[in-house]
Amino acid sequence: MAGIVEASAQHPKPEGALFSYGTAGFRMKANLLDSVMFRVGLLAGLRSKRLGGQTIGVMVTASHNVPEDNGVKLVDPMGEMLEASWEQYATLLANSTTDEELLENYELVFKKANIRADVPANVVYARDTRESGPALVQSLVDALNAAGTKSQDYGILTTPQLHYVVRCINTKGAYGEPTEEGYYRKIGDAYRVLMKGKHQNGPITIDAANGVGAPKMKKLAEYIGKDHFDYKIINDDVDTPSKLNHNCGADYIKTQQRMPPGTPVQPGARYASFDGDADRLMYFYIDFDNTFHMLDGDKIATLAASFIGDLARASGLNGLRIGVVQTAYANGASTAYIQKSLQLPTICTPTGVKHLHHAALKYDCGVYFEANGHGTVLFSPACLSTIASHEAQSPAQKTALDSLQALTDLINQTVGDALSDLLMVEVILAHKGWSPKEWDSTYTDLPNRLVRVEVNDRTIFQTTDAERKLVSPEGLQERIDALVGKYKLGRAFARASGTENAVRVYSESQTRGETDELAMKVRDLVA
Ligand code: 16G
Ligand code: ZN
Repeated sequence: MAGIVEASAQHPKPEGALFSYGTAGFRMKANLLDSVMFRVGLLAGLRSKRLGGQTIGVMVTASHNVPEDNGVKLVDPMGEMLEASWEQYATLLANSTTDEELLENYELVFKKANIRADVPANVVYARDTRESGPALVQSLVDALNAAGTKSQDYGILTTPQLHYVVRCINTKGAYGEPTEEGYYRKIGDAYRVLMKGKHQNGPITIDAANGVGAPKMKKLAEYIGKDHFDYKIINDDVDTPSKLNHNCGADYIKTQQRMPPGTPVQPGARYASFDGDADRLMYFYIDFDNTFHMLDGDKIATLAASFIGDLARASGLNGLRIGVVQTAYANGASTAYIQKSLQLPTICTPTGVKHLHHAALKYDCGVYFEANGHGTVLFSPACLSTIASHEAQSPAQKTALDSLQALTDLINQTVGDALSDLLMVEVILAHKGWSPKEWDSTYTDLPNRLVRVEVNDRTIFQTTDAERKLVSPEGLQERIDALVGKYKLGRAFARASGTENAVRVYSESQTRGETDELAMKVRDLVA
């Protein structure tokens, strides 16, 4: 234990800084993160001990944030986000003011979480391509060494690749081989099975946000082979740190709703954007009249749910409970399409992957996506064994069943994964023979507007009903409701951001003009 105090002295906490482990872990300017990284190293060891020595993952990334930021989050044994009840321990350790107080709090977590010191601890870690990454990883390693935690460095990976590796290790290979190559093999082989006799409709152009998704997508594509996967990559400059997420990437597409500048325009062709750690995916295309169309997380979710339903029916697997999990940001038209056209149930959860992931576990096959492009599909263990043991009654059923089986391997079931999701979309479009326009025409998004409102104290904005209704400040929700009632197909909500000191207002209605007006009026109520 003395070693911990000594090692911590090399990683002092910046005076006055207040840290909190939120929906995205710890995330901020990289130059403030040194002490946080050290303490996360301690926490990862504790978490592993608590879980009988299972391997815990640590991912160093700030996703779609600006290049100067960085962040860190823990990955639980099955590849999920850190269990919510442990976020308080992360915050406790991060905010300890002195090395001695840190040691006291470290011992407090031992007691509170019922941890046995003699259990060995195992941790694996990786980082994205940010310039600040190597030094921050070193702080992490200092803590792992000081606490006697066994660890393994996976170098540079996408966030979902690290989640995959963690699950592989803890399932002793049942989920796949715990290496980067194992990841390409599992996903690439499944893709080839699904594309047998099918063809992409021209190449897909991928905007990799100048991040880790670029080199990793190239490796995956190389594994699959040119004959099976036709693609072009743009914004793949990982050697110029300032370009990361700058005027490109999935978040740019979602918030700006236009092509990244400099993108070669080819009307009718498919485009996709990753974010900085390749766990978000957006599709888009340019119409022949030169208009930009975005195919977001909602469109990906509906595409996946409809395809899985088709395959299940064609395999003779009746009674598979498929459901779609969304957040309040899902376009109302997508929810109506899922319920009315696809005849599938939906659940709305608060923002943040952990909430969606958890809800998706309620179905045999739970499709979850945030509108921002983060999502995946979860197949329950019972569903997987039903698929594995089902006997096809005809060659057509056999083909569909093989496809369904391969789909469960193609999809990264630990967390949303831009690479795996992209291949899934390519497969579905090839099977359906759809152009992006045909995909887009399944339903028409209601006009929507997202506004960020600066407030003094966002904590007073408390919500219920999956963030769709405010319970505080008192009376505010009633005033929002009164406004919304004046707009045809109107919907609006205000919620405190989980990642910055602001309130977000979302509105949608029948027309662009009314939607903007509604957003501005709600903003005025909030501000
Ligand atoms: C985090 C979440 C993301 C969510 C976003 C909302 C994870 C891994 N990430 O980035 O899912 O959409 O926060 O941000 O859960 P906001 O609370 O600032 O609107
Ligand atoms: Zn991300």
